[in-house]
Amino acid sequence: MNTTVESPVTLHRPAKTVPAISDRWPVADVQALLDLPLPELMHRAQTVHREHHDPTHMELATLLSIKTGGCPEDCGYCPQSVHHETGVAATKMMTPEAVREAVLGAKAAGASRFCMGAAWRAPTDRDLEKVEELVRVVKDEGLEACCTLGMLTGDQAQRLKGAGLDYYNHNLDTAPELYGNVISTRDYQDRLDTLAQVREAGISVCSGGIVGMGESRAGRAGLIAQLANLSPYPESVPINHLVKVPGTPLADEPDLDPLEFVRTVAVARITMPRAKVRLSAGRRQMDESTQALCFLAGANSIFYGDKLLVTGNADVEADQQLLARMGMHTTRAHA
Ligand code: SAM
Ligand code: DTB
Ligand code: SF4
Repeated sequence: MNTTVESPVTLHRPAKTVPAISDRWPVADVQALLDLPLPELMHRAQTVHREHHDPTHMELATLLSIKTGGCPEDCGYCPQSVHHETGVAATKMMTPEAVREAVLGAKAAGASRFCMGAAWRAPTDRDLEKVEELVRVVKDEGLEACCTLGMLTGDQAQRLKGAGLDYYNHNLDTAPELYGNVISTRDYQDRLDTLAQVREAGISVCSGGIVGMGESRAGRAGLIAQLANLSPYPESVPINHLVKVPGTPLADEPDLDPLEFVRTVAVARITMPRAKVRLSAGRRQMDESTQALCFLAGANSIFYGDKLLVTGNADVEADQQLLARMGMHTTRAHA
């Protein structure tokens, strides 16, 4: 195993929609990293981080739910699924005016990326037209634009690219062998196909997963290996800690040892050296020392703002203070 080798051995696949998968990171090698003594793992992660990034820099991305609730999918972690009674009301899509206001707020607070999420299995072509307009609003204000709207066709991906979309978020969520325990309404291959469409359209890929859903280390190794073996691997890798929402099937999952979360971040950093690794959902429930360890392990992006999609995020002032106390800096959007 060589932690700095970057050129994947790509297997050639016939159809356009089949994603390129490399065998750069066998699951056993990823698991071996997760199993390292923590001081050794942190040293390796920090070494890789410094080779590719300024370790004092943090990216700030703000999330907005542009269409909330009423989703037909049955993702076991998600408060927006119609299959779970969580008290989240379904809304219509937000107007461009309301989105612009949110973008201006995020920009004033210092975010450089704006990510719009919709509780859809997949957008209709009419939905997509409206989203294209929202992407233009974000780009007008000088922020990087990201969307997460569910499954996309190739044509839809091309249209989003045409509107100026920089990133598309679509998570693999968990290891292939655990996926069926969490979601039954779409399969792993659907997700890989959407990622391939996004890549094909020339949009940067944002894809990660959720940790703390009852998986073992082997499960976390399976998720990281899948992501790291995408060829090329995603430009952005959100590592979410499960937010346990009452009414969802995963609401009573036992707590994960915070150091297991830190290990997962470190291994994402080592296996995907150039990616932005985002410490995503779950920071509100995480103490500051754990967050700081995640930053030291190579997380260089956070969700920043009062809310994630429907649940609360870490407090903005507390985030600013933590970054200042750590001597870390961010990049502001300009337009
Ligand atoms: N509906 C679209 C889809 O699922 O493709 C986009 C929005 S969906 C909410 C985006 C991602 O949020 C999910 O793939 C999952 O990784 C994450 N997520 C949702 N609920 C979560 C929770 N309770 N805790 C942590 N992450 C969560
Ligand atoms: C991602 O990986 N995490 C974000 C974003 N991509 C869309 C979503 C987190 C959702 C957390 C629970 C909620 O507020 O709905
Ligand atoms: Fe729907 Fe996305 Fe939630 Fe799954 S994660 S239920 S697809 S909003």
